[in-house]
Parts: sequence; structure tokens; C-alpha cells
Amino acid sequence: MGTEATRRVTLVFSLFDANANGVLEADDFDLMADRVVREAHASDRAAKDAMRAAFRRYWTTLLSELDADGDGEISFEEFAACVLSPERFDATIAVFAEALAALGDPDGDGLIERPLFMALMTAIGFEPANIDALFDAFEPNDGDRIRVETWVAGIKDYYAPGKAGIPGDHLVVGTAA
Ligand SMILES: [Ca+2]
Ligand SMILES: [Ca+2]
Ligand SMILES: [Ca+2]
Repeated sequence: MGTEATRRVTLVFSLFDANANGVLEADDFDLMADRVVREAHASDRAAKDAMRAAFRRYWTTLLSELDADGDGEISFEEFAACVLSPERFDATIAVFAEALAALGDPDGDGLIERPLFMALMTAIGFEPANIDALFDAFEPNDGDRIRVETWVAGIKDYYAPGKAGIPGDHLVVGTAA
């Protein structure tokens, strides 16, 4: 695993540990879902429900794949094992990426404006400066908008352990240029 991927796993763990108690549990994913959905003012009920379901699926996938000691929580050591077989998370991450990107495009024109992108990513727990750098790395067009597919691909790359040299590296603390 490359250094960027190592840092990303560490950052993703700290983001997922929304209640900051040092382990991942169902509560963390409910908290994150609440925060994200709260920012999705213009989205309809179905889109918000899809986001909540995607967070829940993310948690149940982590639990079934990574809870080595069977205590119902995921420690950092257990979480780090996700890099050993990243393909087991592909389907779950894809659902999560589609649901999150859909919240970014409530009018369905296929484009995401920077302010909503900022609001949703801040709700997930990323730092504003890093989010800005990521949005720029996605090469927004002259209306300062990015394509939904670009973000979906970026989310999949970001959560795929082992990838490096991707736009999501801007989200790793301290590397935003
Ligand atoms: Ca926690
Ligand atoms: Ca455990
Ligand atoms: Ca849009």
C-alpha cells in the first residue's frame, strides 16, 4: 500500500468515526447520514432516503467484512484490513457514490455547483480548503460546475484502497496545494 493510500485509510477512518470514540459503529453512520441529508435542502425524499440507505449499507458491509473479533465494532486495525481485498467493497462504494452525487445534483442536469459540493463534503467531515482543491482538480467548467460522473468516479477512486495520484489525494490532511 502506498503512502497516500495509507494516509487516506487513516483519514477515512477518522471521518467515519463521526462520534470520535475511536471505533466505528452504526451510530457513526447514522450521524453522518443526518449531517449530509441536512445539507441537501433541494433534494427530494427519495434521494435523501437513498443516501441514508447507502450509509447504512456501508456500515453493514464493513461489519460483515472487517469485524474480525466479532464485537460489533470496527477498530482501526480491523478497518485497515480493507486494503487487502478492496474488491469486496466495490458494489457498496458504488451505491454510496451514486447516492452522494445525486444529492449534489437535485435538479438532475448532470452538473454540480461548488457551494453544494462544499456543503455536502463539509457535512461528511472534510476540511473546506481541501474540498476546494478537490473541486478544482475535477476541472470545473466556466459555470464553476463539475459533472456528476466525474464526482462518482472520484468517490470510487477515493474509497478504493491502494489508489494513488488521484484527485482525492487533495483531501488528505495537509496536502491541499
Ligand atoms: Ca465511533
Ligand atoms: Ca471488532
Ligand atoms: Ca445540477
